[in-house]
Amino acid sequence: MTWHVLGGGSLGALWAARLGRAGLPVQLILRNPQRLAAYRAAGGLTLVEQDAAQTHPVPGQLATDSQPIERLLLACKAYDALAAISSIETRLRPGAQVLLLQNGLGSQEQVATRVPQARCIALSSTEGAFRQDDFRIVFAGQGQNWLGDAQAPPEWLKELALAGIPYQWTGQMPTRLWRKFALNCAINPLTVLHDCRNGALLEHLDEIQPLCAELVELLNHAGQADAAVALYEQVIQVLQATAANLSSMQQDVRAGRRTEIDYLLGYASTCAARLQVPAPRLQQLHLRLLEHLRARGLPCA
Ligand code: NAD
Ligand code: KPL
Repeated sequence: MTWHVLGGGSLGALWAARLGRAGLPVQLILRNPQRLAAYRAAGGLTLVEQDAAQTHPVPGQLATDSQPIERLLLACKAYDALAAISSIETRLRPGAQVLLLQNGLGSQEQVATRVPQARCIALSSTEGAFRQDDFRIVFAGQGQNWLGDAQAPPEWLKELALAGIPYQWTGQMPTRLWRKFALNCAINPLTVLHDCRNGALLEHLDEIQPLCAELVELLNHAGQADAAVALYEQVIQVLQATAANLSSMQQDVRAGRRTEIDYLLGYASTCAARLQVPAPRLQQLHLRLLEHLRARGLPCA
């Protein structure tokens, strides 16, 4: 069965290159004919690992291709996920399996609602990759890929093992997603506002602690008490363990790219309002970040 990977960016390329080099059938879905032509001219995906570069000639195609899709990795940003799935929805076979590799919360539900004929499986990754050039990706950090839904683990997980893609199947995926969401809400926006690396936030615990207290309240009211346990302590651990890193949001802002704010603080604000949970600090942080983005001419959604 073919793996279709939609999105030739950092993680999509990382997955497609590893699946392809393991000899598994993969098709990379590119955005438009110009991108497809550029991809073909590049001769495939180049993956740089420990300073060694290797090109993998994974075949490319467009969303308008007629090949039915049985298994899809949706590897775009959260704000592109709905449009991306819509572009291939008529190609999805009934019972097709769709892996949703987006940070934050909200896009998973948007996609699952859009394609009820598919089995949507959320995926949360702590692997790190970045684009050095078009179709040239640096594998920057080992990590784990957590995935799962309420059904039995699928047969094809063994293909991930074959491709050397680390994974952990879990029946507790909502807890994982909410926990990561809360960590990212507590860390990423403040790194942007203080224009600092993760570790420097350890000097701003007076801001982080009350923020975590609000996030804990929000998670508890959202029925996600397990994701709320010892949140503040884990935020501190993450800040210590990733002290030298720029958060993903900080990297986006520095590079002048759109952020996933709507799927972090935007989702938190909407959720707090819907559940009538007071969240003044989260709301204020959201407004400060919006103002910061606006002042730099970056999209506010
Ligand atoms: P990216 O921006 O590098 O890649 C996304 C790709 O999807 C881009 O090439 C874009 O052109 C393409 N795309 C968007 N819409 C499309 C469409 N309709 N048709 C075809 N292609 C389309 O993003 P990324 O870094 O790979 O991140 C993907 C998700 O994974 C994000 O939610 C991110 O937060 C998350 N994530 C990334 C990393 C990382 O290290 N890069 C780590 C953990 C989680
Ligand atoms: O996930 C992250 C991100 O930057 O998005 C953290 C955990 C904050 C590490 O940088």
